[in-house]
Amino acid sequence: MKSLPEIFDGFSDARKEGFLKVKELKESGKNVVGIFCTYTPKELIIAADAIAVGLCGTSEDPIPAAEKELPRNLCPLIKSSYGFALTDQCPYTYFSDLLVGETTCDGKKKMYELLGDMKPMHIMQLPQNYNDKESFDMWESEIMKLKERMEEQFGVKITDEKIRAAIRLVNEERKVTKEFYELSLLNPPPLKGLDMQKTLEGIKFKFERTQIIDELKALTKKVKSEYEAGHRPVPEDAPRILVTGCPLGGVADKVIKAVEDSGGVVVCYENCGGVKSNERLVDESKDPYEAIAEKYISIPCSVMSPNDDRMELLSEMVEKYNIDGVVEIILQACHTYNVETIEVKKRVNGKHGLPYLCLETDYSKSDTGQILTRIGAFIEMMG
Ligand code: BJ8
Repeated sequence: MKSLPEIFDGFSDARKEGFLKVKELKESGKNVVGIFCTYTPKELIIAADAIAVGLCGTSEDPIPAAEKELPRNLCPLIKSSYGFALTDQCPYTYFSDLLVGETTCDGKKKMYELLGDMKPMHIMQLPQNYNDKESFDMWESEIMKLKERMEEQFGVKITDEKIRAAIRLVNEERKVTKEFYELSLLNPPPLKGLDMQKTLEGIKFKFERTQIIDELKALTKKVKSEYEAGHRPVPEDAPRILVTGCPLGGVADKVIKAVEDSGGVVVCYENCGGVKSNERLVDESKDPYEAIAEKYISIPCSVMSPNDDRMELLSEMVEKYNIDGVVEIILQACHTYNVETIEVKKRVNGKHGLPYLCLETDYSKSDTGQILTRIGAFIEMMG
């Protein structure tokens, strides 16, 4: 049986191992849908009997190629994703039969227009207010348009039975993901934040949903039993950190590692891939399309205006996870998250009386030392 470090490393390697898997699935006749955002309703893709693969770039390698066409002062996630498509370096993009994007931030939605020249692209118009009826109706009709697009392109019928089964499956995956990250409610936590992040990132590159569910259940059970047997990977006095802001895939090694090398431990990820995407389920008792629309439009990403729900979610998590400090990650040129830092700081310092650190970074390694110094001082101050 594999040890915990071996299991976490396995999740870390999932992106690379998935290359072969996606090729095999493609050769077996499966359609592949490339997605970029938490707003994409995965249930529809599953119900269309296709595979959803995440195409958000997390590497700096393709950025120079992207910068030949895109402005340099654009978010690294956008440049990296575009660079992979441009250079054909990413098998997931290469094997995608259809790309799905949403009109989220300005950079992403304009990049999708360019991607549409390389691959079949479907863009969902995302309303930017989750509180009004018109926005909801518009989003529900966008969900139906995606359904029709896939039915037409893939020659399939998404039946009521299939969509309901997909909803149950993805809900189950969300529940076991939540059970996994909620392990860090324990004090001291039974796993390091970097291992948690590796796992949350790794499951995006596993395509058999029932396998993801089984692996996560087994991992949660193993972490719990080792903890009960006395295994303590984190010291009791390690400051408990909540991480919020932009997606972390391209900067986790730099930032999370710095927090944990400095004596802290990340116990909660409010970002996409963590709490933001998994806390709320799709209501299985309702009309499936209405329920999907409700779940996805309620994601409190900074592209929404107003975005009070994000502040409420943050407060809830700060209290639930017994947080000692909040670190916010801003990818360079991400204006929506950057402007929201004002509200986040006010909330963390004012309502919760806790320290807050905001780090603006990109995918390069040039600021690794500077980030380590700033995080080191932040953690030391808490100690
Ligand atoms: S739901 S966080 S995955 S849009 S690309 S907004 S970092 S400037 S990724 Fe996102 Fe969907 Fe929201 Fe989540 Fe900023 Fe960069 Fe835009 Fe970004």
